[in-house]
Amino acid sequence: MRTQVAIVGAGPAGLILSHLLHLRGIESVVLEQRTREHIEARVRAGVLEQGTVDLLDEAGLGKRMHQVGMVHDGIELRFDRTGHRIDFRALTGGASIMLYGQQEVVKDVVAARLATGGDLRFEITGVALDGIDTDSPVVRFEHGGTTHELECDVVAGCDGFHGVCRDAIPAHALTTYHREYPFAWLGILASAPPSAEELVYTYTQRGFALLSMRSPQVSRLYLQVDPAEDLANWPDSRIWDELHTRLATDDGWSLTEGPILEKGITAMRSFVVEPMRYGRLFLAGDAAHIVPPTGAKGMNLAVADVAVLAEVLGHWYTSGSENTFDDYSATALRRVWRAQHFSWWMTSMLHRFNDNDPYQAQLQLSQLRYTVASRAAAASLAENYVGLPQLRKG
Ligand code: RFL
Ligand code: PHB
Repeated sequence: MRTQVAIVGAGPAGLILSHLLHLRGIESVVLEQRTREHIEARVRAGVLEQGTVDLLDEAGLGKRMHQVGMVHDGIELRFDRTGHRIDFRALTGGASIMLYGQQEVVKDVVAARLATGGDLRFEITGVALDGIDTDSPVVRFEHGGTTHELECDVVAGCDGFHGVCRDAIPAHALTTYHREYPFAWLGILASAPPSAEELVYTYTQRGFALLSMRSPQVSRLYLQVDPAEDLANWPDSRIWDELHTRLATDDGWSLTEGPILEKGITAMRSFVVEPMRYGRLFLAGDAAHIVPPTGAKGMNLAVADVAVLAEVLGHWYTSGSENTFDDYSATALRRVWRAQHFSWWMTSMLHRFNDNDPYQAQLQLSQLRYTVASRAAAASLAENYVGLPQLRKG
């Protein structure tokens, strides 16, 4: 079996790459370990940057997003029981964000690929890469009890943080950067109308809380918890009580409860490997970098990576010159590091750290007050949140 680009992983990175390559007349095969049902139901990110929305539109993937997604022109920062709006539109000269679930993006791209004869293989196991430092790499995998060999020109490692592609690169060729945070997020999806029109990021002495949403009927809420926390200790009533306490204001605002449809705990980390290419293997999305979710950047970075990668591969297939191969990593990493800083900064400002460090808490409060009071500081948050312009190469 042979293709031009073998793509490992059918998350946003792998699927959108396959679609962008198709638009350039480049063939690919996508290899995914889970079922189609699983990837289309996995609840994760929900915030699309302006540039991600524009890219999905340009690629012809935006129709349903505009029908059911929700455009937000700002967010609220809440502390000392008081809310402060950050007006993205005013502060950025007209940019906004789109609330649209990651699994909805995934459904849209899967449908688009299948409608144009895209080759997506689900429930494959045992992916192993061979010859990535040659001109003709091979991806071996198992499907339905048979071992297959996929010959290709290039491998795209889009298999997320726990994937196998990154490990195919010799350790000496990679530099790894990482940071662990002393907390995690407990997230719920609830059948309850959102209690605010825009996202609310809250800092309290009891820890961080976030109010988000997926539709006019479905709320998505998060609580900072200990990374070792057991979900069994969090019956629904305790989750709602804690959300009420952390989100409380002095102006009579109230939180609407509803049946909890899903709950989970996610660890938080920052992670980057450099470079994002080794020979004919290109890493994209969470396979190469992770951010804590506070800045809502993970999926947007995955999309930005594959936009650059599709251009680099398009250039290579039309010119025959590998001279832009190195540009992929350099171009993608510029955006990655900006998002790393922004996500770390938002996380550091909004979470409760060590109880024994009142100095740290005062710094956080001072930063919050400054961010909502200074137009320059608010504009800096706003332009990072809606996303800096996409860098293209190739
Ligand atoms: P994915 O989505 O993890 O997809 C990787 C795919 O590869 C498959 N796979 C393999 N397939 C074959 N063989 C193997 N050996 C394989 N190993 C893995 C996996 O099954 C999977 O289908 O990576 P990708 O495409 O890079 O996309 C990254 C995003 O999913 C991620 O960054 C975001 O979800 C992060 N994130 C957020 N990002 C945002 O932009 N905005 C947000 O609001 C936001 N909120 C979040 C988030 C992530 C969260 N969690 C659960 C980690 C909120 C949360 C709670
Ligand atoms: C979400 O809606 O899931 C969400 C929103 C904003 C974040 C993280 C997650 O910063």
